[in-house]
Formats: sequence, C-alpha cells, structure tokens
Amino acid sequence: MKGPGTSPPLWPHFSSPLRSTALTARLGAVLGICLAVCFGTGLLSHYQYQPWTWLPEPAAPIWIYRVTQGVHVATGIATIPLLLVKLWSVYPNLFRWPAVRSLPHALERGSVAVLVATALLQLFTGFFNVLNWYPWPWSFVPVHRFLAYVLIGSLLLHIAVKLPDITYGLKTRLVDGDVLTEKPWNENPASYSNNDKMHQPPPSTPAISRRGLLVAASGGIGLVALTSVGQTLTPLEPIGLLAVRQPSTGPQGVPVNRTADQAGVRDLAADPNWQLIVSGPDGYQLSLADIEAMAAAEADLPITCVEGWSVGAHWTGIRLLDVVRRAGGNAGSRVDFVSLEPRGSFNHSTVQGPQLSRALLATHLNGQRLDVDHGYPLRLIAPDRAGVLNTKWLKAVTVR
Ligand SMILES: Nc1nc2c(c(=O)[nH]1)N[C@H]1C(S)=C(S)[C@@H](COP(=O)(O)O)O[C@H]1N2
Ligand SMILES: [Mo]
Repeated sequence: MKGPGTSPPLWPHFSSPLRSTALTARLGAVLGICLAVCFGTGLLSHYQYQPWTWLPEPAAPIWIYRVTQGVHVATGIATIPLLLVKLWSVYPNLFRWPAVRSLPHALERGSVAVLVATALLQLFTGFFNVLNWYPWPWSFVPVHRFLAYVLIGSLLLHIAVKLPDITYGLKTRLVDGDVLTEKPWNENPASYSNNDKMHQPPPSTPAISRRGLLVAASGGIGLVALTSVGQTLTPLEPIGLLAVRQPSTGPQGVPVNRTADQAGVRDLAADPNWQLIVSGPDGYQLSLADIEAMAAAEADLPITCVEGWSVGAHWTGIRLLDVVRRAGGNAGSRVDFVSLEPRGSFNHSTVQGPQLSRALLATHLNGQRLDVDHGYPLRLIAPDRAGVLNTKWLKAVTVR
C-alpha cells in the first residue's frame, strides 16, 4: 500500500505492534529447524519401508528407529502450533495492495501459497494418521512422501527469496512491545517491500510483549509435545492426552494397532491344526507343538509403530536363523513372511541383512503366550525395525 486511501474500501488494516520482521524471523528459524528434523527422520522412516538392497537396514542399536520415529512424530505435532503462530505473524501480507506487483512477485506469492498449503496438509494429515483417522480417500504413505519433497523444495525456495528479510530480522533486537525503537514491520530496507507502509503507526500498547508472545507460543508448543510423547516415554504416559496408543491400552502391556478381529484372522489363528509352512531348498512344516517345543530364545526388543508410539518388550521364541538354516538358507538369505491375514499391505514383509541374525519368530510376549491380538500363534520381531514390518499371525516363511 502506498498509503491510506489507495486500497479498496473495506480492506482490512492491521495494527498489531507484536508483528515484526524480528519476530517472524525467529519463529521462522525454529520452524525451519523443526521441519528439517521432521524431514530427515521421515526419510529414515521411508527407508525402513523400502530399504535399498545394497544397504540393508541395521540391527543395532536396537532403539535407533524408536528414537528417530519418536522424534519425527513429536516434531511434526509440535510444528502445527508453531506454523500457526508463524502464519499469524505474516498473514496481513495477504491483504497487501496491489496484490501482485510484478511477475517475480507473482511467482514468489505463488510459491508461498504452495508452501503454506503443503505444510498445512502434510502436518494435519500426519497428525490424523497418528490418531488413526483417515478422512481422505488417498493412500497415506505415498502422498505423505510426495508432499514432503514438495514441502522441503518450496521451503528452500522461500528461504532463498526471503534471505535478506531473514538476516535483517534475526539481527534486529526483539524489543518488548516497542515499535518505535524498531523499524515497523515490513519496513525492512533489504526487501522489495521497502516502501510499504502497512501499519498506521504507532499503534496502541499491546496486552502482551513480543517476548511474551514467544514465551506463550513456546509454552503451548511444549505442552503439545509433552502430551504426545507419552506414547513413547512411559513416565509421561499419565499426561499423554494426545498419545493415542499407550502400553496400558493393549494386552500384555503392549498397544495393538490392528486386532485379530479387524484383520479377520481370529478363527484362522485359533485353528489347532495351524502349521507354519517353511519353503526353501529344504522346505518343511512346523506344528503348534513343534514351535512350543523349540521356543527357547529370548530377546528384549522394542516394538515401534510408524505412528510414533513405541514400547520395550520381552520376547521368547525361535531364532529366525535356525529356521532359515534348517530350510537350506543362511545369514545372507532373503526371507519373506506371509500372514494368515487375507488382505492389506501389512500381511507380508521381508527380512534381509543384519536383522536376520537377531530376529525371532516369537511365541511369547512379556512372559505369556502371545495374545491373539499380538499375533498368536507366531509373529516376527526384529531389532530396529518399523512395527508394521513385524508381521503378526504368520502362515508361511520363504527362504530365498
Ligand atoms: N499381519 C499383520 N501384522 C502386523 C500388523 C497388521 O495389521 N497385520 N500391524 C503392524 C503394525 S502397524 C504394528 S505397529 C505392529 C504392532 O504390533 P502389536 O499389535 O503386537 O503391538 O504389528 C504389525 N504387524
Ligand atoms: Mo504400526
């Protein structure tokens, strides 16, 4: 706006002295760090789903995926309020007049539109996924992955375009509520918006200072983070308002994402004539009595869901490597697992590389015969592995 009167009638005027380049730059810096951490840990998560054949998933430390995925979900959730505060700090830009000044300006505004839309979509759908609520028709994982690249790409572009404002903003002191000792918002000499006078200075005394705003925002974001990490950190469980899956919500002290009924396997799993079909150069079958008699190996391994919850557990069962060797394979084999579950993408998985030697075909969880919801009669459990790949209700194992 070149001054009052040139914008359309009824066009809103903004006068909050809280908004400033200094504030926006600080919010943006923290937001950028959170998104970078979320993106990096997200790439690791996708790698868990589709590891490269030349770089098989590690087996140690057994808790690494637990940490990276917990951080992924926690930063993703904490970023939602942070993004909302950041958007609040700049949304008067939507009402700048004239709306488009040049082709570069139009492109810049277009890229911000893509950035904001993808960020909101990505963070909210990610959060809904954690809540196991899918109010959309598309498949979550590929879309989440695609949006992540769009988001990071448009974020880098945004940072490049705004670099002068960012450096100016970060250098400027965040003076408490005092717009006079600081250049009014958007009067950044480095930016194209140089001559804009959007505010009618000086505004009234605000009820909260800029520093107070940052403290309040941090408090809110911290609260969101604390109430969601209860799904990983047991001591925080009682305040886990946003933590949907907690150890106490499932049998044998471990949460359940899909029950035997939901998977449609209750009858198949309870069949006394169940047999594990082991295929390979020397294929064979194991009955219920066989697996009970063979279950002598023990391991403490966490189960880590991609949705962010995780819990340490004690497992008893058969060493996968023993089963593989007896079928004519070895530690270098590729082993495919198939569940009794008839449908869905969670009914099969593959183990290859270092995880093979440390994986169990589990019969017991925390000292008890597996609950049917945890995969009775037999399930896979391997170290440092996404929960979704620890196939429950095993039917067949193929050694290649
Ligand atoms: N056959 C089958 N196995 C499965 C699933 C499933 O839906 N079907 N869910 C997976 C997911 S998403 C997780 S997090 C773990 C959870 O194991 P739990 O239910 O014993 O905690 O099992 C995995 N194994
Ligand atoms: Mo999961």
